[in-house]
Amino acid sequence: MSLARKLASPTHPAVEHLIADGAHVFDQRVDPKAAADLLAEIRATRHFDHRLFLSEAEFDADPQYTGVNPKPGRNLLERFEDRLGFVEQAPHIVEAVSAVLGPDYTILNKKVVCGVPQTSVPEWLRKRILGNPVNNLGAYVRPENRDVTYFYGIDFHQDLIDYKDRPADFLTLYVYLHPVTKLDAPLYLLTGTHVLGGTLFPHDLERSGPDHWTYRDRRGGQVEARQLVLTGEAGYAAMWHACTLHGTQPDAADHERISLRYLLAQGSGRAGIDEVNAALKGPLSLDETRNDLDAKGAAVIKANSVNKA
Ligand SMILES: O=C(O)CCC(=O)C(=O)O
Repeated sequence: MSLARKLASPTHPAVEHLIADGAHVFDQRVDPKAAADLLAEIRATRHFDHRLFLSEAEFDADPQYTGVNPKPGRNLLERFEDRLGFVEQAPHIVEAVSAVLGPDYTILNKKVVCGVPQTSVPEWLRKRILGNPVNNLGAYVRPENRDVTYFYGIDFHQDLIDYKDRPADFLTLYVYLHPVTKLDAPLYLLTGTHVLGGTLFPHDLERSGPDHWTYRDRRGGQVEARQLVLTGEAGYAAMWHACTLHGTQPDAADHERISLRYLLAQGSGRAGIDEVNAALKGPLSLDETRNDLDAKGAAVIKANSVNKA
């Protein structure tokens, strides 16, 4: 089939939504029973409370800000590899992801993400991290617990932030393993923000209405973005472009929010993502993605937009 014919063939709704909004929320959930079963097994691996953390003295003796996320050999999902078919082989997920990234798409990264509730974060730590834009708590959790990523909120960011010099040829797929309400640190997503391409974190955002933000790229471009709060039942799934701004507020519930986060990368051929990226008005990759950290990885900028949402 010629390229022209191929592009003229009906576009999968996931591709259309990614072009228009930078995100696609699946109408159909993944199997909620399989999600609940996996959740029970994840919860059984540890106490998701203050026992996750180092003491202040232990932390101060040797602060480690980098290398504290899951990695090969220290990733809880490696233990549950045979339980992930309800996501990875769900026909509607495979079909949509294949339309966007090509049938030979790859899994770049997958992990469990935990939104830690306020009641579980030790007082000394809450004081230290107050107002930080990125509260990934990996630095403060005991080394044996670093097979999961723990957040106490993260300001609006692009997932390109972790991939300096890599083009935005990947998507994030998020799956909720239990019902997530407004109180369970749901993802806040700013639709249409992918259009400006890669921009430096922290981003230039100004609230323009109850559910709207003005987003500027500091290169003269700007968009009005609608805020979408991703709440849903167990098995809820959504995916977004690597340049789509999203973030979370600290978990206000008294229990943790546990989700699966996948990064899925384009396969070898042309696919829907090329159409999405052709419509962007900004760069597809960045040589610097953030300027909020010092050389050791500690936060030097105290600012946060998503907490004002
Ligand atoms: O789960 C969270 O609290 C934040 C996750 C997020 O934004 C991310 O993983 O990029």
